[in-house]
Amino acid sequence: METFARTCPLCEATCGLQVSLEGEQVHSIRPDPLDVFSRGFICPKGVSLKELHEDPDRLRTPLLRNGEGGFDEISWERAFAELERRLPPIIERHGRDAVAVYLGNPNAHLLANLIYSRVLLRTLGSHNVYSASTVDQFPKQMAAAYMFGGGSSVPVPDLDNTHYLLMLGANPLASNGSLMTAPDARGRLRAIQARGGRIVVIDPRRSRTAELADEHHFIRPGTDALLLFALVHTLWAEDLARPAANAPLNGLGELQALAEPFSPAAVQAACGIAAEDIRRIARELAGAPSGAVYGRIGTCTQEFGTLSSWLVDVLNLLTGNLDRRGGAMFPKAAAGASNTQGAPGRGRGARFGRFSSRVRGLGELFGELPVACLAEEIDTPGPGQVRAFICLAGNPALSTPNAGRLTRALDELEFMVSLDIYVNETSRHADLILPGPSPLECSHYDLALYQFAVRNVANYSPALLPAPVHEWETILRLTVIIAGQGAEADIAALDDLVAGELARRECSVGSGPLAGRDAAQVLAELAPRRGPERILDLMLRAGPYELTLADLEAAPHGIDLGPLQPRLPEVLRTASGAIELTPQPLVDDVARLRAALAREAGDGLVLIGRRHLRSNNSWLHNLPLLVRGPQRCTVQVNTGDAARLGLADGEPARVSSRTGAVELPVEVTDAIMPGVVSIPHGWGHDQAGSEIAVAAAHAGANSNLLADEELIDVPSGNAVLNGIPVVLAPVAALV
Ligand SMILES: Nc1nc2c(c(=O)[nH]1)N[C@H]1C(S)=C(S)[C@@H](COP(=O)(O)OP(=O)(O)OC[C@H]3O[C@@H](n4cnc5c(=O)[nH]c(N)nc54)[C@H](O)[C@@H]3O)O[C@H]1N2
Ligand SMILES: Nc1nc2c(c(=O)[nH]1)N[C@H]1C(S)=C(S)[C@@H](COP(=O)(O)OP(=O)(O)OC[C@H]3O[C@@H](n4cnc5c(=O)[nH]c(N)nc54)[C@H](O)[C@@H]3O)O[C@H]1N2
Ligand code: SF4
Ligand SMILES: [Mo]
Repeated sequence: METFARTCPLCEATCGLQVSLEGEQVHSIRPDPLDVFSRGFICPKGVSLKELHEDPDRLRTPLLRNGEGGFDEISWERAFAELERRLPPIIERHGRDAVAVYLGNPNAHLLANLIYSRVLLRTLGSHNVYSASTVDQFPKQMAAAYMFGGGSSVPVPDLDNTHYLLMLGANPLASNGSLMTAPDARGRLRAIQARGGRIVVIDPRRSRTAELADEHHFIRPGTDALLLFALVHTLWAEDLARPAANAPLNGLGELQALAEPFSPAAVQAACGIAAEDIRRIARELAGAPSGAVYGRIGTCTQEFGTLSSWLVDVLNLLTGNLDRRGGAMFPKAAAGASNTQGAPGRGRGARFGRFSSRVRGLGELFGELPVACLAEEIDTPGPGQVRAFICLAGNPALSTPNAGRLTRALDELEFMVSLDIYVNETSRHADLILPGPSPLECSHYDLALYQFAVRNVANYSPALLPAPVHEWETILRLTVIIAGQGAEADIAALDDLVAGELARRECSVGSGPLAGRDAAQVLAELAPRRGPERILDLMLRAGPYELTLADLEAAPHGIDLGPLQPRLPEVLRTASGAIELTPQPLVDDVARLRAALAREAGDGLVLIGRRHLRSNNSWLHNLPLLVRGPQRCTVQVNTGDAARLGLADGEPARVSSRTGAVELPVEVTDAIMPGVVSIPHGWGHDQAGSEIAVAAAHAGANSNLLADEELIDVPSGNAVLNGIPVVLAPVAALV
């Protein structure tokens, strides 16, 4: 038996695992106590990688839809020939925009997909590019881009040093942290308390994180921007604002004026948090030796996602906590960091809305369109209609709003291909499914997540077992077919082209370690590596620590590059070279917030989501270890609301919204705010044609049948998944 260290690819925590193999059999998966970042922490999902690897439902062979409503296993050659037969003619007839692509969450974790999906998208040249990022973090990245000049310049809380953490809309005890890569978040939070610090959680639900906190306040979903503005207001009203002087600031005076109407007294009724508590929190945050404000999914996937995300960092800045030890800091990743490229301190700044969606006119962001408009782009006839769909490691039928409409739209497509490891709620609609390898068959490096880590770390894991076909090869094969070169084209040549282009860029325009060097020589030094390893090696060499992949190979438990360091003003890439405190599109959106403040609070119910430690969005429910125990897909209802509506614990309720309805067992609890109900997303596995037996036996219901694609955060177009108006009624118990 041999044991190997590798990084868990499932969530953002990047934990170190020890995988023991007997030949090609996985013997066990345990925590790696030597991992420089996670130091022996893992969660049950890490252990379940064995079950994932062995899952009989996990696809190993391409599938082609047959005439009888099922799929046939086919060879890879046949699969690519089929792609060539079906996809290019649609592009020829209807143009590039007729092909839509959706990139799911695993692409943020998979090195190969992260690198090569860009090649695919560039070759395709379609405006219809969608991803899970617009049901997730784009509001936060948009706010960061406006303020600091780059979408990955998102300040993260310096968890290991802070003395005060104000956390809104995040539950790291379940999620293990997001845009805050921090293995063992619980241990790191406890350490704040152990050094005499304080944790305050703002959440409509008393989550596990709220239970651990020193203080928790329920908040009316979608009103965080009001609360944050009131905190800003208080800093000025009480002369507590001490804006950090570590970079030029634009808009300080305008910001103060914008905050004026949002006094604690003015917002308290809307938020459900008493004015006196708001004032006290402002004082405590301003007075702490160091403090950080951190907002995550609950502050992003809501009505004011971009304003909330912006105000989080406004608060960090006004309390002097931006970019200082124990505050909110900018990580410096070893590879692929756009905020270490180009001239330091100044850049092109944010550019959004370079094109718009055809039907609703929603603006582009980060090269994509909001996924809230994917269904209408497929089901609305006219020039530019989407006719073909490439779904790359995503399950939008469960994860995006108005899932019912999207599900119907998928059946109207002329052609759909899913790159996926299961026949699930989305891929069952595909004509062709191309499976990716098991996680143990891929190499791994967290190119994306290290941009948001609470410590600078680098850790590479080689593939442990041979893959039937690497996913990067599948993506390049798809790319050459789209380029019209045919299924037989030489993908190694395309890979050379990709590496060559990157090398030339680093050698010519960069100011990094490779600037001025000869690209051909740099490439020669990378030989004989190819594929993702060659690109990663190049990125590491061009990165701020000048590492090589060989350095990482020699350190299987990772390389610790130290705690976060101050990076202002060097990290900025705004056109002005200043931090932009009042970007115009955000200032414009404040009018919408003022209108919300004036709005009468209704007495209706609103729906929010929730995460469980043993789920990972929609796709780990086929693993017996992770679905054990009582049904988790329930609708949580406050005790008072349940009594008023005649709902009993354990009995089924019908939950309906403008877009759909689901029936689920009720869980009566005081852990949720009155007027709010909660259903986890990623369930609803009993769909005809899916081939996920374990998940189907624990089906639950799809909460995104209730999410309304018309409800968006206006600046970003991000979907509102928290704060959806719903109606609840008892269902006569089934006998
Ligand atoms: N109501 C509500 N909806 C939400 C959320 C919420 O909080 N509430 N959260 C949102 C968020 S934050 C996110 S990120 C999205 C996630 O949205 P998605 O990314 O659409 O959903 P996932 O469940 O992550 O689906 C991942 C898919 O990739 C497949 N897969 C796994 N590994 C591989 C691989 O190696 N290769 C390939 N090709 N495929 C693979 C899985 O089988 C699965 O089909 O959901 C969003 N939806
Ligand atoms: N176990 C597990 N881990 C995961 C995932 C998973 O599905 N399962 N998904 C991964 C992904 S893709 C992501 S993006 C991250 C997300 O990571 P987190 O952001 O930590 O996600 P959640 O656990 O959903 O926590 C969001 C919290 O926001 C609260 N909330 C809802 N609406 C509001 C609101 O209007 N205001 C405020 N203040 N709070 C609100 C919810 O009650 C919930 O407690 O988790 C990642 N990790
Ligand atoms: S916390 Fe995340 S990275 Fe760590 S073992 Fe669990 S799923 Fe894997
Ligand atoms: Mo996410």
